[in-house]
Amino acid sequence: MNQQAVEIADNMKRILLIQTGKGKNYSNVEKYTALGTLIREYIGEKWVHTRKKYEEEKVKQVYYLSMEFLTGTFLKKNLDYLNIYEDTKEALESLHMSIEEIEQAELDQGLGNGGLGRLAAAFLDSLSSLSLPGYGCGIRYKNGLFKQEIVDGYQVEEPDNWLLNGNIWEYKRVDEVFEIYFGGKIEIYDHEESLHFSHIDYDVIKAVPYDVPIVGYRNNTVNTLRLWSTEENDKDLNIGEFNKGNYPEAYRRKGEIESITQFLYPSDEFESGRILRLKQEYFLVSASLQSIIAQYKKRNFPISWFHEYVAIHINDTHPALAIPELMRILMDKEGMEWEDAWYITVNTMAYTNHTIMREAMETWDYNLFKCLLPRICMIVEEINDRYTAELRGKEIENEKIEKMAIISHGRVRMMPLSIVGSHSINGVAKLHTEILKNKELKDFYEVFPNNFNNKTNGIVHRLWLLEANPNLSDFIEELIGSSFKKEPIELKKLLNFDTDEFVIERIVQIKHQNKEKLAKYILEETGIVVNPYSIFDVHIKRIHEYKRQLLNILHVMHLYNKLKDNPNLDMVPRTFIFSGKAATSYYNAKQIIKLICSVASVVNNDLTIKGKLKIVFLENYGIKLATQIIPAADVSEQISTTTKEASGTGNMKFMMNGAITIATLDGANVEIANEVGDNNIVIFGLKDFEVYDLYRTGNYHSYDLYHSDIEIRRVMDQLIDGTFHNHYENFQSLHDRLLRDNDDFFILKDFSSYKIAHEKIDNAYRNKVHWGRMSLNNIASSGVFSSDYTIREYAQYIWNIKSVKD
Ligand code: NBG
Repeated sequence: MNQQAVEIADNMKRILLIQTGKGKNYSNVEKYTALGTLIREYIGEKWVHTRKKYEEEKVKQVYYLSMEFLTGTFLKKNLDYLNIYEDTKEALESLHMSIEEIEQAELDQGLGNGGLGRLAAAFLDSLSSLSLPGYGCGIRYKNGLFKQEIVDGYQVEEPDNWLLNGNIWEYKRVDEVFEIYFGGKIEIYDHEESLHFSHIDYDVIKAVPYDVPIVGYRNNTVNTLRLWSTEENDKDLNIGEFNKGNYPEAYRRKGEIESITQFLYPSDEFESGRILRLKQEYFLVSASLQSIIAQYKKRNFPISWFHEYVAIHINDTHPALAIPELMRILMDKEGMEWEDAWYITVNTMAYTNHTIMREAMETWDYNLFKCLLPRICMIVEEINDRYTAELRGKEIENEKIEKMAIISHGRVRMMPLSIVGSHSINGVAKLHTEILKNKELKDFYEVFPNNFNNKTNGIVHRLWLLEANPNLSDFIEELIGSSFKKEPIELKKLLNFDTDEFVIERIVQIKHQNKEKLAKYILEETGIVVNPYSIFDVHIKRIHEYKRQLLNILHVMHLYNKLKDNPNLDMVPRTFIFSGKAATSYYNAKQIIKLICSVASVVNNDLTIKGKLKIVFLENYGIKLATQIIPAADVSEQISTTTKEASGTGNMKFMMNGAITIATLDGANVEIANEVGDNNIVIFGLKDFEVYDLYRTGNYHSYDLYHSDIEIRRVMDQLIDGTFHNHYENFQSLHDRLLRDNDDFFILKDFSSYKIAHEKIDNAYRNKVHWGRMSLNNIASSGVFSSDYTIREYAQYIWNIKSVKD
């Protein structure tokens, strides 16, 4: 062992003894906690160094405000990024401990629903890895996204108790607590010829920060993710009621305070009217802004330079109240005039839109908003008054102004607020940004044309390639050297091996090994035997009607019908793998899970089809599971209704691992297709303009397809005729969505072109070399989708921040 490994082993022994007082028989959790403690020392040094650098070089900093950060696990990543993984492994072995077992003791920090939260975590990773001065600001939910169990084919939700064993990666900062004000009244008074606002009778909630270090990849940068939590104290106990023995009343306030950071709303979409969600959002925003201002003031720059040294990013509209909150602080605390404060605010704020789904647009009831946030409401009203006056000045007609207003029809709308209060508004893929500019936000684009821009999403290649698929990554290194680890665009060099059959053969082999591993996992988890020589066709993401898991499973039912009609059908065996959570209150999404499971139990147990078709639903989808599934995928299902998926990022992860994408030309699929070329992707379905045409003309009647296409009719009938269910649990609601409600996600409309796309996949897979070459092309073209490149663009064009030489 080298010196470092010896030190690690000694420290590990010492810390274990201090923390447990046992001397032997340590549990994995104890070992994990000790190892984390040990790593904190390495992190601490770099963290101090980073702060000092930022101070000395007087750099501009960005604060990324997000209600979600899906960071996953830290142990392996931190060891790897600090470049001490191998030494640690060796040190632990010398103590007869297995690093893999210790890794299993870490619980996911799952503070996000899906793509939006994962993107925020990816951005933090890239900021640190590029030595860019960036902070995350979020909420430390005591319960992250629920744990999903599948019971009799139904999704059952369990609380996610990720803090059960404590959290070794967080640092509580008791000296940086801020007060958040809810409710009360605003008194206005005249003083020295100007109006002053005084907030009285409010309710104070304390915000306590927990800092999580974000380690950069093999550099000296450690940035900070600051997660806010409420904290109640003895004063929040109603002692009068307590003494009377009325415990529920005595503890009521404590419960109310706790609830603000108790749980993450389990939906990608806005939950209309939820006052607790509004409280959460303001809690995040007010705590973050107060802390940002406090940090800024320590730097001794005049407040009028604020936007020159601070950029604030609003991740979707959830933290949009950062705009009026900054106005409030600049005016009420710093004594600025409206115009100056507004100039600084707009030049500080930037906003990313992540969806065009109407249900996701946040609006609040005006009266509720005003009651909870009286001063913020006044400011929003004034922003709205000035802005609508400006629109009138441009001679925009009233009807349009009404549509664009921040307050209208008794609602306060977060989207117009975000647009008006920011200097940059970006979409997350080229198509999505075009749709924003020319369709969904057209009116705004016409008024603020220079503010709109595109920043295509990205993924952390360090996680999805280097960590998740070590065999592939090692092989790539053998071929093209290690520079792709820092500059993933260099993966392009793999194209030099396009005709090298040895290389292609090896890529196919590595995929096969990954499939065998996954097959083993599937067997352990579900008891289902799958054939690693079959095509692993994977559809994993949140369950949603627009993501069209229903199209996939209907097509599987169709394949099953074909096999029943002709058991000797010549088809490459297929394993369809699904995973994903449905929002707790989303009935149809839950029915889709049930349908997948019901079809699986019929098909998997039907011996007559000779194992040509298998269906697996893996429960509790999350980052950990995704890193196991994606390296083993042959086919990546990215089949959303065109125009609906803003970007998608799963699509990029599969591509980087050599899966072939079957896709609609939606979101970032369009850019993936451009990078990889038509021959290395299978495209099907309606184009964006066709979708818009059909919506506009109303020229689509799903019943016509039902009547004219026997294959469609057959699977539709099977939803309700007992083929895949008993009579208590038919799939009438899904049937209704497709026929009675006219199939607004065009599932039946795209069915036949999807079927043909799958036939192409079947054909292509038969030729191993051909398939392997497609796979190699996908890996080689995936480098541009690293979030490092995305973040460089944000840094240069939106935030105007620069890397620090470390
Ligand atoms: C999601 C989109 C995805 C996109 C991610 C990250 C929300 C509200 N939106 O298509 O659905 O990839 O955001 O931008 O979660």
